[in-house]
Amino acid sequence: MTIGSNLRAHELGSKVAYEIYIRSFNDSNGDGVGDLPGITARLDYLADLGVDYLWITPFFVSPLKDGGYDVADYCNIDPVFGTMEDFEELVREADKRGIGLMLDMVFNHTSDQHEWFQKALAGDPKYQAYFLLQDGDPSKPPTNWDSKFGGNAWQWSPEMGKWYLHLYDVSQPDLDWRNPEVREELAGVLRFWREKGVKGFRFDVVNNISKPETFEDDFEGDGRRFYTDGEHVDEYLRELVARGGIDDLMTVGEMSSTTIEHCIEYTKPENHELAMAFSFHHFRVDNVNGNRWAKAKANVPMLRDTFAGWQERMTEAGGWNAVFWTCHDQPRPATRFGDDSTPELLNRSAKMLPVCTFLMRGTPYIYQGEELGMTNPGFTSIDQYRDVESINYYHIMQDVEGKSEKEAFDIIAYKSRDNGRTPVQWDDSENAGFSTGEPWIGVGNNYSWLNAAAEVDDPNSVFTFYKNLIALRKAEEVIQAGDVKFLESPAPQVIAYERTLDDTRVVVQCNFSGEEQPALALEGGEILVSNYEEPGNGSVLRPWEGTALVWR
Ligand code: ISL
Repeated sequence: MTIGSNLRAHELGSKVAYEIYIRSFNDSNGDGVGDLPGITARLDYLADLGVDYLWITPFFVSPLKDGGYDVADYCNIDPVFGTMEDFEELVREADKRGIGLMLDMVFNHTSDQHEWFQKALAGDPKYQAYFLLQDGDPSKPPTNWDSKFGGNAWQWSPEMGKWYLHLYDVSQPDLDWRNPEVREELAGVLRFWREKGVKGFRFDVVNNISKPETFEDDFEGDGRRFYTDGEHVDEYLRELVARGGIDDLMTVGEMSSTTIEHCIEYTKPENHELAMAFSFHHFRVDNVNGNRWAKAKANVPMLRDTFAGWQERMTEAGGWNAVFWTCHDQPRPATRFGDDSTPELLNRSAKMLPVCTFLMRGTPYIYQGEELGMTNPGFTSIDQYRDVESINYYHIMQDVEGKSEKEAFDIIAYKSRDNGRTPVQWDDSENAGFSTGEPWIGVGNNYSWLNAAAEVDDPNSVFTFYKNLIALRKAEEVIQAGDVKFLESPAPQVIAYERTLDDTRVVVQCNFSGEEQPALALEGGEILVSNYEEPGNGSVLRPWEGTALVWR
């Protein structure tokens, strides 16, 4: 592997990653929570799909207030997810199938149950210096910054007689990266897992780690401008990668509210920071007046411009994108960007979406169940939701924004992170084959017909389509390493771009609507891939059509 070198486009461009939200993937012991042996049991399915890397969400010791993103011990496994032996077995079995594991490093914050924070609470100055503490008046937080999960970002600790910063839940105190001892501890965590045979890492909200020297109120926003892509973040990342010894591994940073300019720096090979970045600007296309908690269809021209900017500018400057439609923090893309109102429309639109992203320049990530065309689950009551953020906002929408109970619920049912967290639908047996026990969160209402068992051998299924797209990416250098340019859309609901490498040219056109749309006027070309057996090739794009043509 030479991921840090300039050969990177060919190498990273031929890889496909798959995200496993472990709690909801597959439960081996009937306790209702997915686990490591559950993943091992499904490796043949993943190898058949053809993915190279598995990013597994945190399975470390955790009180699970935020689904494991509240880590109480970075180098031990929570018993609910299995044992170290289970993990070693998973590494061995994955390795046999040519699959590498990527672990999720939550280094912006710990859980309040972490030994470091517990020692800080007990008054140990060494560990108090691991967190962002402030003296002051217990009735007045040091700044007016918001927590990402609602409320003020500071919590008064009566034990310490100080405030502590938590950009996320109150149970997730932020670490002080200005302290070199903190940075060395975290590099040690990377070395520990690397030794175990891990092939990569995903870094949670890693562009938020560099906080300012002094804290001040934000009268223009929620405080994020003071810590997003902060002053020392590039330096911290370089140091972490060097000391952790991971420059040759597959790495991806989750970048919250970032900019293209910063992501270029994070991912340029010569900077020795990360191999690629996740950015979330394409999820803003269905915000309403900047508010994510709203129910609206995507603005397709805005989606097109967002993709165009990230694809073209990252490429020009030597950066590298992770390309994706969803993750464990987002609703299901088939519901959100496609049409799940009938099985036929769902099948069509759930295949168009990966035509759009899988032919882009970058490394595609599939989120568990996406390859089956899984939809939002159709929950009917707030009691079915588990996510701390969704439940907080359900109340904020009613109590602060004055929305009715029904309006708030409809928005949760559309946008909640839990929409993507219901169990993977393996078959039509009880609990969708996910668990023999009661799942920690309910299963989707369509598992009787929408499930892996029904799809793996069906040539017309969403699963088979994803499998073919992965094989196509591995076969075509132009997709792996070609240049990318977005084309003027023939209609507002259409996204079109081209990839070129030497004498090969590929044009991708995707119709994000249930109506026919005009196509680009193109001459010749063969069909490289399409979600229609007979695409409207030539003058029109059929409803939800995604087609790529190639000239060689
Ligand atoms: O979840 C979100 C939208 O619903 C995002 O704002 C999310 O908080 C952001 O992308 C950061 O996410 C990551 O860190 C969080 C954790 O809850 C998420 O699951 C994780 O992906 C805090 O660790």
